[in-house]
Amino acid sequence: MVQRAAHALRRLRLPPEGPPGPSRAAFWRSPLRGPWLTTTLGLLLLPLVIVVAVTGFVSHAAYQPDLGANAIVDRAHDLQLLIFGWPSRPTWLYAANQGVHVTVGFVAIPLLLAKLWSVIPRLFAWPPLRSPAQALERLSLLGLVGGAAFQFATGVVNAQLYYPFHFNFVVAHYYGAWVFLAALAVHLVVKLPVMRRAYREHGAWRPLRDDLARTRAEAYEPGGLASPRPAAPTMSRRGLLAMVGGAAGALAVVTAGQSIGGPLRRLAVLAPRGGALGPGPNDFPINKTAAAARVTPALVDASWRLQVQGARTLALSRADLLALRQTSAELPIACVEGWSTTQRWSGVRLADLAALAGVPAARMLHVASVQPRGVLRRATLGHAQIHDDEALLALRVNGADLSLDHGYPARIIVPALPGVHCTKWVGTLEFL
Ligand SMILES: Nc1nc2c(c(=O)[nH]1)N[C@H]1C(S)=C(S)[C@@H](COP(=O)(O)O)O[C@H]1N2
Ligand SMILES: [Mo]
Repeated sequence: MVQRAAHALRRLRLPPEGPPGPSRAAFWRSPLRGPWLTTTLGLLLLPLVIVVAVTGFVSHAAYQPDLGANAIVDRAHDLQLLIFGWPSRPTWLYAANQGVHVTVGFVAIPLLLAKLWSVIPRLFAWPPLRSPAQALERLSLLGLVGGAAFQFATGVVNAQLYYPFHFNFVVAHYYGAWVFLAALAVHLVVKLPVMRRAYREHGAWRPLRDDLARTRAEAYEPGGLASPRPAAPTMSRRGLLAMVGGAAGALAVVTAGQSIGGPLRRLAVLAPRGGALGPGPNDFPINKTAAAARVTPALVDASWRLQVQGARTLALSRADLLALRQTSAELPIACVEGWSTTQRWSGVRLADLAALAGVPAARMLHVASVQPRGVLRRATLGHAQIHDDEALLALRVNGADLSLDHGYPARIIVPALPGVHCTKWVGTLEFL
């Protein structure tokens, strides 16, 4: 089919250099484009991509998709990686992982854009289909560029809490990562000889010594990245890298504060949940308000009872829970979107509730909220999450009752657990 399409294209008798416009090599005139620049941008981008990939898979493991309500897709079709019992220590483990994942992801964007700019003439390569081998290479680039664009775009809109798409973010971002990383591995193997040649010819650092006056175009080769008709440079290569690095640094500054906290939080202007709120005990970020979750005051009024199920079943009022031994702990809520906030919580240990339910050695806990709808109203916790001394069903925060938006009458707070599993407005605990 490819051959037939190539043949049909030839029969159109278009000029061999392509129709006028971007498919002609001479259309592209930047003197900076060339294998050295693309190699350098790629080598700067690669470690960032590796960090984002590793923290992404760690986050996937922290989600514990092999446990009950956490499953991201139908069990039978799920390919899982890195599944182990997620630990509950150190308490900041997930906050740090996710802060790095989101911040480094943002920082990588200027590098990604610069790298795409450096290879854009290839998008218009003429003829578009030359041979089956070339068609296959272009298809793999579709996985690479499309995969990168998809991962970064879904990641950014997720961190902005904006969901214009009608698919499950967790599922799409997870499988998108596999497509992108597989295409990246193929790309690295295919391009290794080109990269080695570029560095053999120019050295890894030498082009960075050239100021604007000494900046020369890389040599043109048909089908290559360098221009056959380079314009006079308006910027040196080190100037270009400094510009990209400056943009990356600026993004780090306006993102990292949402995870690091302290005075840096004020700088996190790009983070919708990053900003500092007032000094009140419940004045810290709210991800989903009670109104947004359709949790009405009537659902959690004096008639509310916590159903605790295990070897026996109990129904506990808030007063009953407050009469049990109370434990306090300084713990973060760490959202998958990258922001985190550490507060002082107090309430009943999950291990104490497991013992009350007659299953002191419980290995799994299904949590369900009174929230009427939505995927986040359920979560499943594993052994480490039930038995940590600071794993709590929190009733109070910073010395005050939980506000309705933060999960009144009771919410889950567990060290190192992703925020998404810290269920608010808890109605049922089922220990297994
Ligand atoms: N019932 C319920 N619990 C929930 C959610 C929700 O939508 N519904 N959101 C979760 C998410 S994604 C996070 S990050 C935390 C945020 O807690 P906060 O709103 O108190 O800051 O609550 C979690 N608990
Ligand atoms: Mo979250």
